Amino acid sequence: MSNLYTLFKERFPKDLSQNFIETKEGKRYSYHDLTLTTSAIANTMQNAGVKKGDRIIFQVHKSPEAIFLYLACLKLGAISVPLNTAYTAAELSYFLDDIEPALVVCDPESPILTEQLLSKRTKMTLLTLDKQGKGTLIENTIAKNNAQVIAILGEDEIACILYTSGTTGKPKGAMITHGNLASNALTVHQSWGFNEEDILLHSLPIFHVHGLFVALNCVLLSGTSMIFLSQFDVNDVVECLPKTTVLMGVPTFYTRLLSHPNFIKKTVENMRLFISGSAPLLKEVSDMFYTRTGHRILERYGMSETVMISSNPLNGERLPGSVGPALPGITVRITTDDGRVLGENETGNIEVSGPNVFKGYWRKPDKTKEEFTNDGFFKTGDVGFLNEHRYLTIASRSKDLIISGGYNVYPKEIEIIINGLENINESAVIGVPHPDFGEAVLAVVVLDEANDKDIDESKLIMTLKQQLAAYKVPKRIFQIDELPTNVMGKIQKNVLRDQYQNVFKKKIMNE
Ligand code: MCA
Ligand code: AMP
Repeated sequence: MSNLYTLFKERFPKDLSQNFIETKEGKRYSYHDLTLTTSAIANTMQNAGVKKGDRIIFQVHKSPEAIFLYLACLKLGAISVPLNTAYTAAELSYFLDDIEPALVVCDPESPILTEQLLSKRTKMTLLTLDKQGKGTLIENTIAKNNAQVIAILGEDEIACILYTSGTTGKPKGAMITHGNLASNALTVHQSWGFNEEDILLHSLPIFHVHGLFVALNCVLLSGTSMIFLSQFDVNDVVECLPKTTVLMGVPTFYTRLLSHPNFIKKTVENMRLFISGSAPLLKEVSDMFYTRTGHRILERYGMSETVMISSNPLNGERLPGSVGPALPGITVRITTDDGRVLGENETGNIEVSGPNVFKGYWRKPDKTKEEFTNDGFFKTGDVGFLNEHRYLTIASRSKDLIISGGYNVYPKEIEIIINGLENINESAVIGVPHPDFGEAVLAVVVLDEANDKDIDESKLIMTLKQQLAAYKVPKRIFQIDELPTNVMGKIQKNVLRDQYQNVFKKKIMNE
């Protein structure tokens, strides 16, 4: 039983006419619909030449059909490569080259369909899927009732490749196996007490671990249903909460809910659990939420490379600011830079091992080796400590990473682009506190010596938007004569952060 789809299938409700998905508009998809459409899409894919082990890129808006596409990939043993819909042509070009997909499914408005990308890749097989779940992927479905054979796979076979970036600025594809996903799905499903009475409110994007695996896996393993919103809109969420029992979100969801006038105790009468992850949840937010609703948000910690690592308990103390103990079967340890394992309450590098840890980076064996210790632990790049009850607290990050509204932004990737622009000598990209996104991306630039003009900030932002997904583009760009450096010549980003966080705060307060 190593194909994740088989695990899901075993847990489908006996009565397949039961709801799997309900949209805000009231459209319903039963488990029977799931089975039929997934088979039909799998047929279409096979017809397009897709075989086990092939990579399928999808850059599509959130729709039930996009979920069926992912399930069809599992069924065939093809590898899903979901991509953020915000990616620009420049970003997509890298992924297409790196993955060499057998099939690309994209929105009819995706930059993948621009001349610039297509002219170099004339042999690429393309199908479309739009916001309404229509397109050639669906129109071409043949033999809707043709039962599909579920590919027989080993646990170690890749189910999905998720791109994460890194210090070099080039994204790396994390290879996540059927075994990783199955073990993690069973663990969180049990730890969070999911059952057939639950209805999940799904308002996360489906191109990341959080929305695609954590949320979906819990629903499928319970054979239950979800209200499926195309994106997080706080009004829609407040309207739907009374019909659901569990919400999973990034901290921005919770700060936005707390600012909504209709988000009151009555709204959450039916709710059993609120879960937060992907970014730090401020203790003040957790406490305000508790005071308003009587619910203590359950914080958990994960990564693309590891799926879920730790979680506060369902029953027992949920410690605000902590991400709880390691999940069953997973080991978390804290080490020094030279590999010594630290004791209770000592801060150091967070390392993890267990069946949840990924197989490695796609076509990057050296990078993979670097990220593991000699005894097989994965180096998360996060820094923290374990308390006397083995609850983990993430204190900081050793990797240069900004998390904005739950999206990861790697400064190096942006600095490379800014430094390549005309008249710019060098730059530093930093994260500063932001009331909505948790952290906001800022850039500080030094112009070429020969240049005596000031930067045109809005023009620079527009230029960056052509190359980078909008959430990565700095919210503000400041000009400086010289970047502060230490004796080794390394840019002191902490100095810049101290200097610019107040400037930024004043600027957004005045806007
Ligand atoms: C949108 N914008 C952002 C962000 N999102 N800017 C910075 N950070 C963001 N996160 C920009 C847009 O580019 C646009 O800019 C403007 O804000 C408004 O866009 P809009 O789409 O209206 O934004 P929104 O709908 O309000 O989205 C905010 C959001 C969304 C709901 C917080 O970002 C979101 O759904 N985040 C969840 C991400 C997530 O699922 N992460 C899980 C990763 P402009 O106006 O300039 O065009 S998985 C993970 O981390 C691990 C494994 C884990 O532990 O789960
Ligand atoms: P990614 O794998 O790219 O989605 O990002 C994973 C990173 O998100 C982790 O390495 C952490 O830095 C961060 N992260 C995830 N969950 C939490 C959390 N609950 N609190 C703080 N940071 C988190």
